[in-house]
Amino acid sequence: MRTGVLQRLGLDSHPRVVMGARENAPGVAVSFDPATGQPLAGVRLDNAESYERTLRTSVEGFKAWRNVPAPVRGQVIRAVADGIRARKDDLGELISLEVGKIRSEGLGEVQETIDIADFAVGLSRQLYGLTMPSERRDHAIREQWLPLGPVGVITAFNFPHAVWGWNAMLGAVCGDSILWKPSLFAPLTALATNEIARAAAERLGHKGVFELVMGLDAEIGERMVADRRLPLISATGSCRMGRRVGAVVAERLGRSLLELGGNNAVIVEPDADLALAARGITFSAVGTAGQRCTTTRRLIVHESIAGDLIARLVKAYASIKVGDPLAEGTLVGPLISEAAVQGYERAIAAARAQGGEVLTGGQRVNAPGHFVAPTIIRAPAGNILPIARDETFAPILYVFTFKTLDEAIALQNGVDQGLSSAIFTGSMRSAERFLSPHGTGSDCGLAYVNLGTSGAEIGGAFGGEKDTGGGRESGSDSWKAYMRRQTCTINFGSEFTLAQGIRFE
Ligand code: UN1
Repeated sequence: MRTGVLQRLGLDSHPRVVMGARENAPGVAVSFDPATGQPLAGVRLDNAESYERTLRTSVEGFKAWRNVPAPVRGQVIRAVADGIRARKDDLGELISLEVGKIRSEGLGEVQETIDIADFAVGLSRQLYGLTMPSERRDHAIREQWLPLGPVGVITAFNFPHAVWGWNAMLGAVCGDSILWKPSLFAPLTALATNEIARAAAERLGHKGVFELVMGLDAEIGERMVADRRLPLISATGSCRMGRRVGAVVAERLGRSLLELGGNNAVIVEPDADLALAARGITFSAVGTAGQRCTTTRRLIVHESIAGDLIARLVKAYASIKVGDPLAEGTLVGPLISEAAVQGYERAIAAARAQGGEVLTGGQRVNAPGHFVAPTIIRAPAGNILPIARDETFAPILYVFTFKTLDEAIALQNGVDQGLSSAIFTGSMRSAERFLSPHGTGSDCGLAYVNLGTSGAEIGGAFGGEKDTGGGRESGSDSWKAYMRRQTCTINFGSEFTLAQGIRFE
């Protein structure tokens, strides 16, 4: 049976799960299968009182956890990763069931958490600070990185597991406890995931490291964001949500780590390998049904090859199977909700009204569930298509043409968001111009050469500029966001000397 995975993951006997719930009732939110529109199960939501209880558990958890030496914390992360590895197939399937990703992408998402957990285990022996020479004799200076506190992690429906993984694995190895508020589109994935992490940590004697609260943004979200006991709020979601989170956290002088919307473009130069470009663009534009923050939403193609590339894309799109995400051969599953389908339809209507030409797709799929046809829309001559400035979470690709690379880069950068970007080219000069160290190329946090805009590995820092929010998660030195830095100056002599040559006799 389709929902057998709920039993296999023990969700049917979880105290928070209401099996058989068919619609939202006070205190219960129902998770639906977007491929059928059918309810999967309900989950009990938190109220003010249970939020307070859980937060206290996180605060107490932090006080104990920070005293655990970092390499020992790393061993706990390893146990969490082992638990996730053992349930990879089931977790991947649950993600597909709950948010409609195809099986391979559901599994890929679980792998992303396993990868960042492995990274965090290594990091547990590498939370390096710097030492610097003091200008004073018999003095030493060093910087050390210290645990920050309980971290509030707010995640979106589209990566209901891996984005928690990025935050939770890094935060935990840094000595923080994690309080997770998942999207109510994917509460079952969150429960199953958090249970694995919590059980692994508790088995090793650590309570309160991985906690979960569930509720509406207006209730539980607002409460978390305003809560001074959470020194860091890491939030993934829309620019609108991020503006609110950023403002409330700033008001209390807390820290926020924001990973918000993208409006990612691929530039294709005349000398590009068009077969490679067509594959890369297709995956990035239609993968996850266009519901990644890194999805390619705009194609900026040199006018001399536009016809050729568009023909290849239209042909590729014609072969894409849209349907049950768990069925063999499906490449595009459903959108998350009926509201998302309406957003898709509204964007297409707006594009048409603005002179855009629909080259393929353009309508919903007439079947139960929230399926839509992957769509390509060509902007009118002059490249003015205002709707393309918005991030519509659906598989819609807008096509623009250009004559010079400078013009293409200006078009690419000419939107409010700044997450991901890409160029397909055979020319070293064009590639390096796009990545220019003067900052005159792509203005995004992620830049790819001969790859599409989505599908980052965990090893690099992930995030974007401008309205994308400026946060960096995942690899490289993103861990520093989850710690506080202390600069320590030590006088190991017996003279009192002052910096800057100040005399105070
Ligand atoms: C997101 O859509 O919020 O680079 C994250 C990617 C994935 C992460 C996407 N590794 O597409």
